[in-house]
Amino acid sequence: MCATCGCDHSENGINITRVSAEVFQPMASRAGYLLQANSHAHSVLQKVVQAEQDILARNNQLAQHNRIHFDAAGVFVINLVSSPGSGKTALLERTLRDLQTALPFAVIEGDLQTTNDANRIAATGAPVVQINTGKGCHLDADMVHRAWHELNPPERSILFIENVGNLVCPAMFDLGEHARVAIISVTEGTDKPLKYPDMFASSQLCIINKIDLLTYTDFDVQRARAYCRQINPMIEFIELSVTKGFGMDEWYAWLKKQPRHSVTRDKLSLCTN
Ligand SMILES: Nc1nc2c(ncn2[C@@H]2O[C@H](COP(=O)(O)OP(=O)(O)O)[C@@H](O)[C@H]2O)c(=O)[nH]1
Ligand SMILES: [Mg+2]
Repeated sequence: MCATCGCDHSENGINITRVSAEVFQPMASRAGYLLQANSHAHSVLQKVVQAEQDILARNNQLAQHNRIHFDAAGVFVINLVSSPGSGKTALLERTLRDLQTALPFAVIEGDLQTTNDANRIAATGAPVVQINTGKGCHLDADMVHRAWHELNPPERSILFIENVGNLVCPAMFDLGEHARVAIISVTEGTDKPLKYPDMFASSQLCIINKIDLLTYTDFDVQRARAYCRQINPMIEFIELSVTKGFGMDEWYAWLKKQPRHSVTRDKLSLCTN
């Protein structure tokens, strides 16, 4: 899938191998072949790990640069992550409609294709920029930097970044955000935090959405919370239903308490494009 983080590369160290007794026959030629294959796999793996480290190091530098922009403008930035369909865009639509007279907002939308989500956000009247990643399965700091300059969000606003729907790769890429909010919905299965621990380890808040559907599923809210806390003891939770409106007040209170003041920075480190 992803052209940047390498998750589509067959050489990325993941091999699924059925081992049969035949492999262990003491044949000199077979042993030599295995040794060669293993050392080749090892050197490929080393190169992939190095490339991955380089990409992430470069991304972290850019994320730091983004943070300087955000802080200088007093903009509080939230990176919204989830599987596709958990309700990220729906949550934003309702939040913007309910709160935008009280708080200034801006949105960066991330998707592989289409401007569908940006259209939904634009209909609320909030400023929005869509990033289409093509085949890329996550946003990175460079994309957000470009979108930031395109959007130019109002000072002291809240900037939402809706990441590409994926609980894997977005976990690795710091965008410079102040808070990462992971959404799971009750139709996805209780064990999501255990299956995708990096995402929950790096998030400050976990929203459990579609609570209105709880009676139709076997989702166990207390167990999902316990799995999350096993990975990240500090994570906070809000249970809500975007469509029915349950729990939205708690989400709004969380948003309102986030700091939005300009932090003086060395202006020389800011760029204009
Ligand atoms: N029943 C129910 N459906 C919801 C809720 N929140 C979102 N949805 C639906 O879930 C689907 C996916 O929502 P969307 O916001 O596009 O998900 P995204 O891919 O995470 O942005 C849509 O059909 C929404 O109407 C909720 O609280 N309850
Ligand atoms: Mg969406």
